[in-house]
Parts: sequence; structure tokens; C-alpha cells
Amino acid sequence: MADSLKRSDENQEESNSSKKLKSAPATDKNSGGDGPVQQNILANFQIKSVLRDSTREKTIFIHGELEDKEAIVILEKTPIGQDTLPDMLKESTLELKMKNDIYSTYTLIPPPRINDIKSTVICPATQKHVKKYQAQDVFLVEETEEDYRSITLPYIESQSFSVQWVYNILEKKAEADRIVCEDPDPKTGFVLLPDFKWDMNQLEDLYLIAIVHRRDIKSLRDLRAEHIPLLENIRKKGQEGILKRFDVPACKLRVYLHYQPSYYHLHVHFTSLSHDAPGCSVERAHLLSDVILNLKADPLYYQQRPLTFPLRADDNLAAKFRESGKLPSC
Ligand code: M7G
Repeated sequence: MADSLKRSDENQEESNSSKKLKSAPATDKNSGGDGPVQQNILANFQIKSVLRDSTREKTIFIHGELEDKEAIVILEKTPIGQDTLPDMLKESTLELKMKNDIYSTYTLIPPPRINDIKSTVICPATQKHVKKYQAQDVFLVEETEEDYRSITLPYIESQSFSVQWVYNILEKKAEADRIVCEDPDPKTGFVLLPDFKWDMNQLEDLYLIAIVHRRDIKSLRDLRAEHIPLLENIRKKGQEGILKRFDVPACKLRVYLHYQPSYYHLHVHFTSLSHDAPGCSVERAHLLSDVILNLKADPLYYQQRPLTFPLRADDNLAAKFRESGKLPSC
């Protein structure tokens, strides 16, 4: 049953370890899912502003203060999921909202244990985090090789997000028990683990990331033909690891890189094809298979070709492109 975390008997061992991963306590080394009930730190969260309230994504992004530190809190209504359906239908209370001919609408109030809200806390948050989650106009930019050298690269070097969380994962200082598979090879190796956007409650919104061990590749722009073995290794072992652990075959996975990424340490996104994951649209996502083919056809494809990507109006990189006359001030 591919659309559920339930798996076949021969995969039961991995299934158990996947459940263990969910029920492990949330410590620094170990930040797995259904951990012990914690003191509700959010009770003291002082709301400053709602950055974005997406009714489509059923997600609200809030900026505020937590223990005198700037913080972002993201609250997301989780998908219902097929596994909880029977309990939900049996155990909920139902309030009639309206009835007209054959049509009726209700508010269904499920019991708390199947009514969870995925909550992400970033604290201390920087101004850049605040901007990342704020609703904004977006513009497309076409970046040439020269633009990358003179505008984007200096920007990345001066003000990109810290990738300390990435190093913590690679050095097993955080999320160590969430690792799905790892290849330790310093040149072609990587760590595959659940993305923090995925609560691991159901496979419908499966989302993992493969983070490379080597630290010299910032993004798609740095990829050359010499990196093909690394990329092929990530694709092959990443797909195998996901099949083994979650029983989801390669043909149901969308495997891609972002350009521009938020974090400039090479990583690859693995999402369920059925999930409309944030950032999987054509202006930002580059399918790993296409990237490999492009590099085989032209070893310097990503160094020399103009690359198009979206930028938010208030992004500092957008300001740099505007200053260079590359982005209209509309
Ligand atoms: P990206 O393409 O650099 O940027 O992807 P995006 O966030 O705009 O998509 C980085 C990916 O890493 C995203 O999918 C994040 O959700 C994920 N991510 C970010 N952080 C800080 C963490 C983390 O601490 N742990 C895990 N597991 N994933 C993270």
C-alpha cells in the first residue's frame, strides 16, 4: 500500500525503525516526530505580525518574540491521511452548518489525538527569515554567467543563510536518528533524511533531502561534468533508500534541485509526485535527471547558460539586480 506508512511484511523491520524514528524524544541529537509532550513554549509567544496566512496551504506564518528573542512560528494543518479516516469518522462530533436540497455542510470536530497541527519554530530568527516567509510580489530574473559572477556570488558570500544546521546533520550533531540512508564517501557521498517540512505522518506529502558531504558546491551553478558521479549516486541510492524505508518507488518521486536555493550547500529534494510541494514549480525546480543529462551534453552547462529564477520584491538579491538595471523597478 504505497499511499500509507503501512508497509508489506518483508519491509516490517524498516517500518518499525521508521516508527521508532517518529517516537524518539526531541533532543538536540534527535529531533524526531511524535516525541514526548513538551512544555508549551508557544504559550509565551508574543505575536508581532502575521507574515502570511495561506488558506490554500492551510498554513499561517507568524513573526513574534519568544523569551525576548525574535522568532518565527509556522502552524500548518496536517493532511487528514487515509489511516486516520476510520477513527476520525467514528469519534468526531458533527455540527450542521447548512442544508439545502441534496447539499449539506458541517463542521467536523475530531478528537485531539487526530487533530494535530504541525508547528515549526525558528528562534532566534533573523530579518532574512522574516522576509522569507512574508507574502510578497515575485519577479523572474534571467541571470547570465557574468551576472552570477558580479551580482549573485558576492551576495551569496556576504549574506546568505547560515548552513550550520547542515553541518550539524553531516557531523551527526542533530537529527542523527532521522537519517534514512548515508553514503560516507567524501566525494560522492551524502546523507538522506526527512526534510523538516515533512511531519512523517503520511506518505502523501513525503519530503526528504539529500545533503552532500562535500562542502565546495554551493548550488546548481557550481555543477560541472565532474560532479555527474555524485549526482547519479544521489539519485540511485536516494531512490533505493526511499523504496526500502517507505515503499515508494522511483516513478512516484520528484527529485530536483532549487535555483536559487535558500541554503548554499548542495542538496537535492525528494518529494512525492502527488504532493504539490512548495518550490516545486518550473521557475525554481530543476529535475535531477535533466541536470545530469544537461551536464552530459555540455560539461559547462550550468556555468555558462543563463538561468531563470524567481525573486521576491524585497529580497536583497532583487535589489542588487535592480541596481544593475537587470530587474525593472515595477
Ligand atoms: P532550499 O532549496 O535551500 O530552500 O532547501 P527552501 O527552504 O526555500 O526550499 C532547503 C531545504 O532544507 C528545505 O526544503 C527546508 O525545508 C529544509 N530544511 C531547512 N532547515 C533549516 C532544516 C533543518 O534544520 N532540518 C531539516 N531536516 N531540513 C531543513
